[in-house]
Formats: sequence, C-alpha cells, structure tokens
Amino acid sequence: MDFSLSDELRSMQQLARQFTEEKIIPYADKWDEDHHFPVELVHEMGELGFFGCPIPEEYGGNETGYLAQTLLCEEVGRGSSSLRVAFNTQCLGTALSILRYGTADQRKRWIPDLIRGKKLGCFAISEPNAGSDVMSMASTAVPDGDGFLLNGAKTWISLATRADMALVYAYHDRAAGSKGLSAFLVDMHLPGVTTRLLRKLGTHSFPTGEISFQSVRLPGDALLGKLGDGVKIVFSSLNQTRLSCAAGAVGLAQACLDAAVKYCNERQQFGELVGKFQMNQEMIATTAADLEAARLLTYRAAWQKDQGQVGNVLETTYAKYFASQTVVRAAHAAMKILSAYGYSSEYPVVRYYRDAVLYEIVEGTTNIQKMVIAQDQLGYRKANR
Ligand code: GRA
Repeated sequence: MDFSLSDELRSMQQLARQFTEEKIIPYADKWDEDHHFPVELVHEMGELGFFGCPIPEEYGGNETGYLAQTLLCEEVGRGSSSLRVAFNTQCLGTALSILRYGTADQRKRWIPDLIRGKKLGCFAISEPNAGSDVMSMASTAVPDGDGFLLNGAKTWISLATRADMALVYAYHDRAAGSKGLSAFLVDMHLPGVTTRLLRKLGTHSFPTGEISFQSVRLPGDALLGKLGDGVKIVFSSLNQTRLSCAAGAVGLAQACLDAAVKYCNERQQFGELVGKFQMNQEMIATTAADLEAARLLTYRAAWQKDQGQVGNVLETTYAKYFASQTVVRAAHAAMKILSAYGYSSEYPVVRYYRDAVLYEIVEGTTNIQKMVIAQDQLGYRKANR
C-alpha cells in the first residue's frame, strides 16, 4: 500500500489548486448570486486538459487516469460545486461512455470537442416519473427507416439548456424490459428538441433544465453501442460520474472546514477566540476526521479504476455515500460555527450549505447508495461488475 501521490499527480493537483484560487474562488459567490454560468471557464479547463484524464491522447486526452481526474474534481469542487459538474458533462458522463462503447467515427466526432470544452455535453437519464427508478423511464427511440424516432421528456439535466449534444437513454422496445433500453448520441440542435431552465436551491452557476424530444429524427449512427446496451452503458456511466461527485463533495467539505477554522481563529467571544470552545473543537475534529476518511475512500475508488477495476460499483458507492454525508455535516458545522455570519451572504458558507445538500441527491440519492451497499452485503446482488 502506498498512499503517496506521484510527482505528476501532485503537480496536476497544484495546477488545479492555483487555477481554482485565481480564476474561481474570487468570483464564485457573485456568479452564484447572479445565476451566471461562466462558460469561458469550461473552455479554459478544457484547454488545460482538465476533462481528458481517462481519455487516450488519440482523442485529445492526456491518459493521466482516474486519480488525476479525481484530484482535479476535488480542487475545482472546493471553489465551486457548480463548475465541478463540468467534469461529468464533458467527460465522465459523456466522452468516456463514447470512448467505451462508440465507433471510431462517433469517438472522433464527439470526444475531442467535449473534453476540450469546445462543445458542451449533457447526459439525460432522469425523467419526471423516473428518478431513482431508472428502468421506469418512458422515453422511446423506435427504429424508423434507417434511423430512430425519439420521443420523451428528461429532467434535472445539467447543461440541458446549453448543451450541443446529449447522451440520451430511451427504450427502442419497451416490451423487451431491460433488454429494450438503448443509448443515443443526440445533436441538441435537431428539430423537435426543446429545453426549459429549472430553478433550484443551489449550484446556481451551472444551469439545470428539462429537455423535451418531440418526434426527433435520429440518424442510424446516433445509436451508441448495440441496441439493448442502454442498461450496461447507463450503469457503467453512473459508476464513473458518482466518483466525481464523491471528489466534489470532498472538495466542498474541505472548503467548509477551511472557513470554519479561519473563523475560529479570528472571532472572539467571551474574551477569547471561539476556537477555544470545546463545542466548536468537537465540530472541527469530527469534520476533519470525516473528511480524511471520505478522501481516502474516494482516492481508493479512483486508484482501483486506474488498476483496471472500472466496474468497482461497491467501492465507488462507499465513496459517494460517505463523502456526501460528510459534506452535509461539514456545511452544517461551518454554519453553526460562523452562526449569523454563516447565514449571511457576506460569507461563502451560505453557498456551501446550499450546494452541499445536492451531493445527497445527485447521481443516485443516499438511500440508493445504501441500497446498493446493503444488497451487496446481504448477498442479494453483487455490486461489482
Ligand atoms: O438483469 P438485467 O439484464 O435485467 O439488468 C438489470 C441489472 O442487472 C437491470 O440493470 C442491471 N444493473 C446493472 N448493470 C450494470 C443494475 N445495476 C447495475 C450495474 N451497476 N451495472 C435492472 O436492474 P434492476 O435490479 O431491475 O434495477 P433496479 O431495481 O431499478 O435497481 C437498480 C438501482 C437501484 C441500482 C438503480 O436503479 C440506480 O442506480 N438508481 C439510481 C439512479 C441514479 O443514480 N440516478 C441518477 C441520474 S443521473 C444524475 O443524477 C445526473 C445529475 C444530472 C446531471 O448532472 O446532469
């Protein structure tokens, strides 16, 4: 066992830290307040290679791997939970699936532009009546001539209103059950595609929306993988996007701890620094210990993927589950320590608090993560594939 980071990983971490400190942290509160999506930062991160870690050089990536990707997600997530989502829209939920399941033409068409941030991507799984219950989705893409006819509605899709392409999951044959689900690469500029922006509690700098597909004619080469590969693709994709959530949660929990520590060492009450009070120390200690554990679980899941164990659903689920719980506790602790200042828009803690909650919902709720873990423990269904 070696817990140290290589020189290459440390320098990538350093680059992302510096980028976040210079280009994100000074503006993140204002962007959040204005609901402003700084698209130019997605381009910049793309140019710096932030989205290309698990992608071969042949398609514009840098092949530095999942642990590298995780470190970058963590650093960006420390500055902005909103911008962290770009790792999923540009790579883990889109380009990476195209790399795994796409043809040479599909890879060439989409991957380089997505990971360089030149084209914006999104992935469309959830529907108004299909959240945790993925398989109950109602969208259909039935064979039609030499292509497919896509109909349906998707919701809670990051970048829906801005994306150039979407990886859409839909049934080509509803009657065939799980074997009837397929994945499609959809050009978002096609006739019949419309979107609507949604309002939400936090992550205001990254738009989330609904997509409606009304008799959208897809060409035959929109199909990703084979007919019926939808289940395989969607669950393997969720197993990578959940890792980025875990990393983002670790980054945000670190931001919460940093804010709490700074305040403890500045603010005086009853004649001494508030850090001297044991009840505050208890919150600092539990946050710091949780954070260490969450970070180790996250790095382990990433490291396993770098060893070729990309189907490590169980360990990725532990990481996503524990990191999302950690960040919620960390944000609550920071709020209590900063108290009225925590609740005020003058400090970023109010943004951290709003953004933290999302980690318990997105990419599979906490209860879904627990379900996966419990079913594995009980022997009902092995999580790893
Ligand atoms: O046997 P089969 O051929 O019928 O296949 C079944 C099963 O073997 C089928 O799926 C297969 N399967 C998997 N295949 C590969 C299940 N898990 C895996 C896996 N890990 N890898 C259906 O299985 P089932 O048991 O009938 O399904 P289920 O009862 O519905 O339970 C599965 C489960 C609860 C794990 C699943 O539904 C799940 O993970 N739900 C959570 C959904 C989720 O994470 N949604 C997030 C949407 S994306 C998102 O939030 C992105 C945010 C928005 C954005 O940023 O754009």
